[in-house]
Amino acid sequence: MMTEPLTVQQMAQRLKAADDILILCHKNPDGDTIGCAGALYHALTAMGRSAAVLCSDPIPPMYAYTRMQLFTGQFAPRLVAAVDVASIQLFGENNRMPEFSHHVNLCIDHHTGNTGYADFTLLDSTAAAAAELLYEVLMEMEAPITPQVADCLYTGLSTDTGCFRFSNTTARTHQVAAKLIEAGARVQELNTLLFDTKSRPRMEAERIARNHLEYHLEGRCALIYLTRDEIASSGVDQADLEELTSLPVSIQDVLVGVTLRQQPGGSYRVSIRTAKGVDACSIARRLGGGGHARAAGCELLGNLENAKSAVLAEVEAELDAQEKE
Ligand SMILES: [Mn+2]
Repeated sequence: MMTEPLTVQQMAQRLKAADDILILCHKNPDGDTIGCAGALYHALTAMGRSAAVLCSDPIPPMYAYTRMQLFTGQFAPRLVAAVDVASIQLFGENNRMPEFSHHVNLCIDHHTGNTGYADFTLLDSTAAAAAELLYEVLMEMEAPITPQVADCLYTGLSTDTGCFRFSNTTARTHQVAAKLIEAGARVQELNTLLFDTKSRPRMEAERIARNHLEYHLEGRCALIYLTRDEIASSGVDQADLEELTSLPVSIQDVLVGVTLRQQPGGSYRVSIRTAKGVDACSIARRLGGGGHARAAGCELLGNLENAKSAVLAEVEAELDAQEKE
């Protein structure tokens, strides 16, 4: 596909010239796509434009403070702009999304793998979050950075960086955050909500998983698991369990953390997280999966004991291979 790359200035000009703007998020929306949509919505409406946000999935209730208007057909969109969406597949299929996602005019994104589906794209893969990039666009538009806009942008910036802890965090990330704090972002309230608050079902699932904690391979590997019955009885959302996979590798001296979650069909979804120097992807690949260097996964059929021993055998092989290097 062909897209025309834009500079920050050119993107700002195109947004400024537009009206009746439909803003698209990616499916399973995260803080970055929601925060960007909210910030752009509030900035555009403050500048007298009509705008609304469309997402294939519901916006999780914890993001209600972004207070953006969802699209319900209140205007005929004359410009469609996507935020933090790397490919057409990521738009999803619900809420009339396919009516608009097949022709996207503008895209603001920070994913290296952006497929170039939009007519015009502002892409900067050095940005920690799409929100970091959108801040520059809004400045160029001379849009008012109200406390509401600042809250939205801070949401994108902080969630994509794990609260400014991941390796994508740069000096520029902190500089933008500083501007947002000056503009009135409620840092303490948002950090508590976004990073220090868990639902009771999520905490219940964590309690069960922690009770199952096991150490293997002379303590170099830690493993937790949840059966489908345990997941069901805790009442937790599958999506809410994602973050639990970082628990075993957070233990001192553990090099590989493994989390097994039984799926409704009975198979085990395996999440592998590794310390620096151990390749999670190479472990997962030998089990038919894949992923990144520090985080990877695969799916295994069979009962819990079989799934465990299959993973542990490959973890051991990888640790041994790495020791010989
Ligand atoms: Mn993002």
